[in-house]
Amino acid sequence: MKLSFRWYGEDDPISLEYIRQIPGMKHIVTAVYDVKPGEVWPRESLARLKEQCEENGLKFDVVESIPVHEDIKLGRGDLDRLLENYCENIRRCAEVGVKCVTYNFMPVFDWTRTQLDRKGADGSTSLVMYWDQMKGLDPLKDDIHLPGWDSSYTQQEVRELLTAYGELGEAGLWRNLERFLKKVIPVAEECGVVMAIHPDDPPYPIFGLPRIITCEENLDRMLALVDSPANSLCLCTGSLGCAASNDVAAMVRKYSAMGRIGFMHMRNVQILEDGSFEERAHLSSCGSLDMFEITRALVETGFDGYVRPDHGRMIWGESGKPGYGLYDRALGAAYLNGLFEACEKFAK
Ligand SMILES: [Mn+2]
Repeated sequence: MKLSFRWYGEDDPISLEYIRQIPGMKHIVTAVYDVKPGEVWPRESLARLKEQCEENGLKFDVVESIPVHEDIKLGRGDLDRLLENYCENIRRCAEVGVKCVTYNFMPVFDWTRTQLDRKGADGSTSLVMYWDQMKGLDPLKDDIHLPGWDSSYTQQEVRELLTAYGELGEAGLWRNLERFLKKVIPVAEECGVVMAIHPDDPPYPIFGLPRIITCEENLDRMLALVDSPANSLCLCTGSLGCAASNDVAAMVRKYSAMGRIGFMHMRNVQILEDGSFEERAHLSSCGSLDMFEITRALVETGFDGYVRPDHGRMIWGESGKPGYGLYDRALGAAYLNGLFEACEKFAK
């Protein structure tokens, strides 16, 4: 496996100088963050990212994400131009050595949480989604102020999008995903890039928005839309793991054996009695997921793709982007190193 770390570019308070000091850390996951979805990324920006990583002995070979414009997901507007721009971005990433591009096909929001700094028993804070904080909220009537909802859209724009997605439904979203993949995957194949779709987070409908990248049946369907190793998964254990019906270790084993996992996001979550969930430390005993079984599944199926410790808690007085502090993600990386070393040596 190739151990990687997400870096938000020059504005990230966690520097590449720090990241390179995490044992075993070789690969950087980043993106061009100052270009609007649907537009083409400047070659200079990509070249600069590559250069900055190399100056620190790191390799920039994973992009997270090239965002998919809402009009592509909704199947409206200037689709030819938007799809061509997306393909051009894949080509430009490949030019600087990128091997894997992550994206998601979630309507409107990349994730839903009700609180980003919920204090746990040990004094650390993490992201949570509590149903009792969601209940009664109707985004078509109320002004919703959930974390991450306020920044990019006005309430009126959110309502318009929710209505459009409500009319589209799951069947329409599947059609638009198919159109996207049929256009994009051949380009990825041509330039040696693996496209890795991130599951919906959480993997069930919220506020009636359709969700399709949610469970084994739907992942099978997604991979069959274009049967190519370039059409693969970013298997996020914490996202799929929010639904108790997903057997994450079994899914990892199956899709890794098929050679259809390009990228692993590894983190733990605790599902609560009412279906709410809390992000937890990476250790198996801290949450609902068996991280050992997940790692063993990867090792035994010969997985050689990218892995990154996903969201961490905030610990030791650190502040910053929720989920993306240094300390707990570095602890996660160290834990993953241990799991992989043990599984690999045991397999020999
Ligand atoms: Mn993830």
